[in-house]
Amino acid sequence: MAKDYTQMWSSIGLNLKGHDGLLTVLTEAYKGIYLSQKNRPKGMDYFDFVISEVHGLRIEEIFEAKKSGKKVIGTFCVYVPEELVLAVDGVCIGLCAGADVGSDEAEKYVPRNTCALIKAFLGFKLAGLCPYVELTDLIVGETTCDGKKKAYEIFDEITNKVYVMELPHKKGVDGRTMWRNEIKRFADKLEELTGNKITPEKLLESSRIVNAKRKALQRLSALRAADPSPISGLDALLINQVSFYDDPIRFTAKTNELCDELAERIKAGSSVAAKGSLRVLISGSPMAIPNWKLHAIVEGSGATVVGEESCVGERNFRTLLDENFSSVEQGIDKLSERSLTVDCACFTPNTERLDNIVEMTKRLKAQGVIHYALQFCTPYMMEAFKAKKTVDAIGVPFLRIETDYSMEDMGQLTTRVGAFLEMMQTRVNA
Ligand code: BJ8
Repeated sequence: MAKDYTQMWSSIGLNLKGHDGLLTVLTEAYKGIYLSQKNRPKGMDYFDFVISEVHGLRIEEIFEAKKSGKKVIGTFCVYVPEELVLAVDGVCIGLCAGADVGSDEAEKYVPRNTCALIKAFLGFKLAGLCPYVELTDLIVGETTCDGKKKAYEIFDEITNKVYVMELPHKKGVDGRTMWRNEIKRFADKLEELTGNKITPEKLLESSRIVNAKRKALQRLSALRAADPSPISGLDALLINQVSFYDDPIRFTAKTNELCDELAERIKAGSSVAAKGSLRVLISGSPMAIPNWKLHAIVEGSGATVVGEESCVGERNFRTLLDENFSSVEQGIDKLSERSLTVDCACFTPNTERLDNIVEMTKRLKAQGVIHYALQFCTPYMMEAFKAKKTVDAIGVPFLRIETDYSMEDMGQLTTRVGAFLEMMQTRVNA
């Protein structure tokens, strides 16, 4: 029987009734979408367990870490360097939310036409449903899109613990200098918060931990190039989502174990999908946990998602940090250089992203690209225009989707995806 965490949730100040309801819905959705898949890799047992304990064991671990004096840092963006948090012995947790929760409450603070990701992180907090937010000592925002930038002001009024990093929107000399200084300022802030000094040794150690996590995710991504892919897109998406809040060392070990198994599955030709099933790349806005909507539609229609050109995907782990530094100042230079290889649509120009879409389409042998933007996510909605032109130029079918976290458009999306897959099949057969 599952452990009873009521006492812990109550002590954090969660809304117990609403929280029970949330866990019931999440468990049912997980059963229907994930556990109904056939022939999944054995290594997914660990990730199923993590999800079953998403507000249980992991929260208990963080609770214990706090008791031992560690600080918990919540983040929303892959530009915020996890290495620095680990270098001060902090716990780093991604706070982005992927469920339609507390929107009514959130809409008392932000306009209706705000993207679902922002409404969800506000909504989870306002409805008292997110134990992670409650356990944070510092919440780090960043000046990426306008929606987030302004929502952090509101989030700070509600939580009183938001710290904002100023991210430039161009990657020229001035932007690079500014971002490097921001990373230094963040390092100082973390030292002040924790009382721990960042040393070259600590920074190197944490860099190795985060790079090892990136390498494990790169390995997973490379294995998905096989036909058939040894793992469903749904499972790979889940692993990427879990990477933002699991213990990084344990996560890396479990992902590598899974990758060993996937390599064996490739040799045996074993997969959730049939050989020759259509291969789709999804590109665009991040899909925070538990946003499994589009993958569920694509894979429920018989195709396989073979990659995510997204922050919950390759944008997060594509580039490793250069560990060749011997001082903290040099390490900060390297952190700044690495993070500016991330190709977020908040930057202009953002041609690297177009190159990366082409590279991923070819490497993963995707036969179609679905561009996914959350409604009202202006940066990605706008960039869809160039993404389409780029993908058209390499002769690969392209579908543009804008949606939110609600289930209202499931029927319409299923029809559109179905028609797109038929068109892809006709091209493949031609
Ligand atoms: S690096 S993608 S994690 S900013 S979906 S809130 S962009 S309106 S999440 Fe992001 Fe960092 Fe960029 Fe990645 Fe705004 Fe769009 Fe909402 Fe978004």
